[in-house]
Amino acid sequence: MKGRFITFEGGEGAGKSTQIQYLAEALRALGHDVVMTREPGGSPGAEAVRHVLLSGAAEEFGVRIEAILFAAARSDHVEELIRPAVEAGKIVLCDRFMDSSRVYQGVTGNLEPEFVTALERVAINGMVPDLTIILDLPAEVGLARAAARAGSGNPDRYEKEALSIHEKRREAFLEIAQKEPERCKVVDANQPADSIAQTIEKLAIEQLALSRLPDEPPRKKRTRKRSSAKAASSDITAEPQ
Ligand code: Z5A
Repeated sequence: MKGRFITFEGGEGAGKSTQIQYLAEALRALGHDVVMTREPGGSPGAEAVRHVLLSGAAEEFGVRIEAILFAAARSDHVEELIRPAVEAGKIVLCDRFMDSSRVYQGVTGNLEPEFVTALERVAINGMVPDLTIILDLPAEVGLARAAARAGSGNPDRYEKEALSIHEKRREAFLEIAQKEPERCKVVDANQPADSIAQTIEKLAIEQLALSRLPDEPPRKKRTRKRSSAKAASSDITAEPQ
């Protein structure tokens, strides 16, 4: 059975990580095998690039290089983790994906749309999400949440930017949802976390036709016959006789 690929998008502090946890629990309770992941990152190669991007170390080289680095990380993440998991029948929940590049590098980074589209094509290599949840929230509310969580820690490269840029991103996410209404569902994120979670659970189950999986039948215990030579030379489980 093919699995499903669900992405979560939105501004800083919109509640993506929180909602991924809720949905993972709900889907696991239905018997699904769920993988939670994030971008930039999610695979060893991509995690190595994450630090370079979020620390701002690549910022001085320009948005084009940053966009290529995000795409390189995404390509590794898709081929090493996302595609194999979906092909194995798992449900992958990913905190940010291609729409973040469209918005952060494309819209507020002012990169040419053809460049962003070309990078996206190469990076995702056909792995379009089955469903994208866009958590919509006034930028100042999200930034206040992110700041409260961070406490006295330093804001990252993106959290330091002007409020007007964050608002522009909010508009850009909503525009993507308008252009791709089948894939993207906008959820009001300015509500208590558990009511947002209920909305997302319903959306995911309906949109992706997910149902409770039958419990696995208990496995019969096998009594294994092993020849003494085999037993001595190998730890590999013997084939059933
Ligand atoms: N980026 C990019 O430019 N291009 C790309 O292609 C990609 C990414 C993939 C990744 O940062 C950065 O990379 C990102 C864009 C850029 N910019 N930034 N910053 P990150 O992974 O470090 O951060 P993030 O993706 O923005 O996530 P976040 O700030 O951690 O926010 P979140 O996951 O959406 O929110 P949260 O952690 O679930 O919640 C934040 C706080 O609010 C926390 O204390 C919660 O307990 C609280 N919370 C959550 N929900 C609620 C509700 N409903 N009410 C009240 N409080 C709540």
